[in-house]
This record gives sequence, structure tokens and C-alpha cells, in this order.
Amino acid sequence: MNGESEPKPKTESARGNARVALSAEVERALHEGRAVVALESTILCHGLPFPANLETHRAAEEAVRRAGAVPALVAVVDGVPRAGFSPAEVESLARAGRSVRKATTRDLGLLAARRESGATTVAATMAIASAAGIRVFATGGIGGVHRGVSETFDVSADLLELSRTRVAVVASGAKAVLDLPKTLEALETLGVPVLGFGTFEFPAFWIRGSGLPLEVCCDDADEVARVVLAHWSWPGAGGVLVANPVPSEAALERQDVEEAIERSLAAAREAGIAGKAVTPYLLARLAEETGGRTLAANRALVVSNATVAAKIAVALAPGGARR
Ligand code: PSU
Ligand code: MN
Repeated sequence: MNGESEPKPKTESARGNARVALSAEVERALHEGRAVVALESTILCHGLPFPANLETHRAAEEAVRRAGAVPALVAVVDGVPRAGFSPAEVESLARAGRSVRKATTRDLGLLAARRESGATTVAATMAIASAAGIRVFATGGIGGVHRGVSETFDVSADLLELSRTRVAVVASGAKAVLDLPKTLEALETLGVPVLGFGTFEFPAFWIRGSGLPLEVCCDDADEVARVVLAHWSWPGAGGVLVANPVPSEAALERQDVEEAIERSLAAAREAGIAGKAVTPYLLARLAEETGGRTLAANRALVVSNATVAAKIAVALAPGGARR
């Protein structure tokens, strides 16, 4: 023994000792305590068709940079969980689309053991971001409690992950195809604070408001950062959901989509679509049903969420904005 002990595995943020491979830029930003924003890959590979997925992702990365943070796309490649991809790698993931399997938290070990690739959902992205020391994550909408849950038992693992993993997730609420009242109830049960970003109403993804009230409205990123830090001062506290409505210019009205949603849900049932295939199926079907208007709204809200997330990341970062 020379008195020097083995470096301890990082267990503060990681529940285990899984390692996340970081791009040089993300690694440097984290090392210097600068703002980093995680972005998920399920929306890239399953949520939007090519090339709208690639364009939307590029716009989100740009928005993150403009607001002073470093974007870190999260995905699993050949079994390795990674944060931060080159533009060429992003493009090849976007082109690969659905051939990359959709991966949630429970799949991470499996992918590693089998050296397979996965497009990470909100849940899996949170787990990887947290293990890497990334505290803020921007997405479109979280998964939640599905309509018809009493028959299907379909509740997204995103909710469970939000309950236990310390990442602030900026999203435009949850997709309107879900049962939003039950999703909000579940978030309360799971101890997840839901902070309206400039709103007292839970957003419904492509629609600005769901009609469901929120108790908390934060007016700016600094206020969100203060609440998030105070929440994390409690042992056992997990994630925080920051609910940012779709920008008005791109928003759809409830009556524009509700019928299309009902038709899509019926089509999914008839086609026997179940489990993890449900969300991608509904998103694709709705894009068709609305003549692409859901796609335009989806793009606008992802970019807006990226901007808000970057501002929160800057407010939380001890080293401030990116250089
Ligand atoms: N929001 C989008 N597009 C998406 C999703 C959310 O705008 O593709 C994805 C997210 O990755 C989310 C997942 O975690 O859908 C939820 O899937 P499920 O309902 O199977 O848990
Ligand atoms: Mn599900």
C-alpha cells in the first residue's frame, strides 16, 4: 500500500457504477462546471419522420447553444451509453430512425450486455444524464398514463424515472393522446414537482392548455433553478418537471386535434398496437391526420423547450454559460 486509495466509483449521481462516454465538448463543459443540456434520441428515431427529425434536432441544438449551454444528445451505441454526438453521428441516427430500438431504463443493462444500440426515451435519457452529471434535459413531451389504462395498465416508465432521478426535465407537458388528469395525479403521488413556466395550466403538447390547473408558476429560469435546488436539498428527492407551453404561433387548438386523436386511438386498437409501439404509432398517425400541423407544433415546442432548458442549466451551473 502506498497510501493512495483506488479512485472511488462516482456514486453521488449514479445509482450504480455505469460509465457514460462523453464527447470532448461535453466532458470539458462538465469538468468546468458549465451548462449542459441533455436531449433524447427516441424523439429523433421514433417520434418524428426523417428529415423533420434531423431538422428539429439541429434547431434544438442551436437553441441550446444560443442560450449559452452545450447540447448533449443521449443514446446507446453498440452497448455504450453516450452523451454528445458529432453532427455526422446525429445524421446517421436520424436516418437509421426506427431501426434503432426504443430503449427505456430497464433496457440499459441489456443493451450493454449485448452491445446493442438504443434510442433512449425520457426515462432512459434521464438515467444516463444523471449518471454523467447532467442536471437539465429538454424534450417534447413526457410519457404518462395512457387513456384506457384500466384495461391496458400502460403507464410510461418516464413517470417512475422522474420520481427517482435528479434531473430537471423541460417538456410541453405530456402528449394530448394521454390521460392528462391521471398523469398529473401520478406525478403528485410520485413526488414530482410540476412547475408551470409562465403558466398556471398544464400544457397538452401541441395545445397550449389542457384546462388542468397547476399550483406553481415560475416566471423565469432563475426562479426554476432556485426551486430545483431547494427540492434537491431533500434526500430522496427525484426529478422536477418544468412545463413549458408550445409557442402560440405553432399551437393547435383542442378542437383541431381531439377528433384526430380519437380516430388514431381507435385505429391503434384495431391494428392491435400495444405497449411501447403505441406512442410512435399515434404520433405518426396524427401527423398524417392533421396534414403535418402536429409536426410543425412538435418542432416549435422542442426548440422552445431547448431554450428554456439551456437558461435553467446556465442558472444552475457553477461555471456559468459555455465559452
Ligand atoms: N415526446 C415526443 N416524441 C416522442 C416521445 C415523447 O414529442 O417520441 C417519446 C419520448 O421518448 C417518451 C416516450 O419518453 O415517447 C414515451 O413512450 P412510452 O409511452 O412508451 O413510455
Ligand atoms: Mn407504455
